Amino acid sequence: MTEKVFKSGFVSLIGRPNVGKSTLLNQMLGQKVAIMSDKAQTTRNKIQGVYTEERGQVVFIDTPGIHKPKHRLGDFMMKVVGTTFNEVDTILFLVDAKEGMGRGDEFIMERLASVKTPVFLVVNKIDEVHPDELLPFIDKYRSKFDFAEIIPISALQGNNVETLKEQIFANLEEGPQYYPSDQITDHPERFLISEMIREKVLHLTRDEVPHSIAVDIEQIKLREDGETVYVSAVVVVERSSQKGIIIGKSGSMLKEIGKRSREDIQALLGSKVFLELFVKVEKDWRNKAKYLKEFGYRA
Ligand code: GDP
Ligand code: MG
Ligand code: K
Repeated sequence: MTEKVFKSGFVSLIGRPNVGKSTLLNQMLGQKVAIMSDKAQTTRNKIQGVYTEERGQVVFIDTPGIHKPKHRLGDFMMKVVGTTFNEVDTILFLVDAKEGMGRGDEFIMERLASVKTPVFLVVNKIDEVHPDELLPFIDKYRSKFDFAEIIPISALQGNNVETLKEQIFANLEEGPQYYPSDQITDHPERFLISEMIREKVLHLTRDEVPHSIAVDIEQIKLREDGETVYVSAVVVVERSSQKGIIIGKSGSMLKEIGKRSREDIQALLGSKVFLELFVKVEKDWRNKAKYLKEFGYRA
């Protein structure tokens, strides 16, 4: 009789913005825990998704896109990324098969050069390219870095995601179960709700509002009827022109942001939601340590 071994470990998802990190995480976990957007850097905090099955547990870390720091928030992000690299068991380096190898990919591989953790090259969006294009694409990366595994996938359609899971487990060692099996994220709902609202603002305002906005959740409480959850949130922008865009003509934009956010929050909480949204101008908030702390960025 062979004794069953429970494996566990931490897996970091890295890659340029929009390569599909959040989509992959959601595909693997089967639930919307990371926020997807066609805008860069929706995900600024680490999101830990936890995948548990009989043979073990994988804790996924969804890191922000790597880029050169421009201000203090950038420094903080680089610190998170640097620390993550050395603490995890496997690094999934996602690249976009549809795009060429950019400076961003090279920058990431340069940073990975000194890291001992095994790196998997995960070639995403294969649904968008002809199979003949795949091999030359992969060769380019292989000539620059010694990958432990190379796995082409479509995070969106799910192709080969099972194979990726197999390889992740193959690379893990025996370990404890860190989280209860029904837990898929250790982030409080507060954070997920703020990300849901941020996503709607970015989607609806297109390129008029920069990704530097923040959403601060002020209150989440159950109303006296015992059914409705009251949520109040503040969208923090840097300029009053941005505030105007978010509010829109006689409040129409803010109303739409609220409507769409409420639908997502209701699905998340499984109850009726009353959402109140406010917009506040806070000049240069990214450089104020006070705000970094308030919004949950702990360096
Ligand atoms: P992230 O910035 O790396 O987290 O990227 P997202 O997960 O937010 O995805 C960015 C965009 O790429 C979204 O519009 C996704 O729908 C799209 N995307 C992600 N994975 C795939 C894929 O496998 N195929 C295609 N065609 N699109 C994808
Ligand atoms: Mg993301
Ligand atoms: K994104």
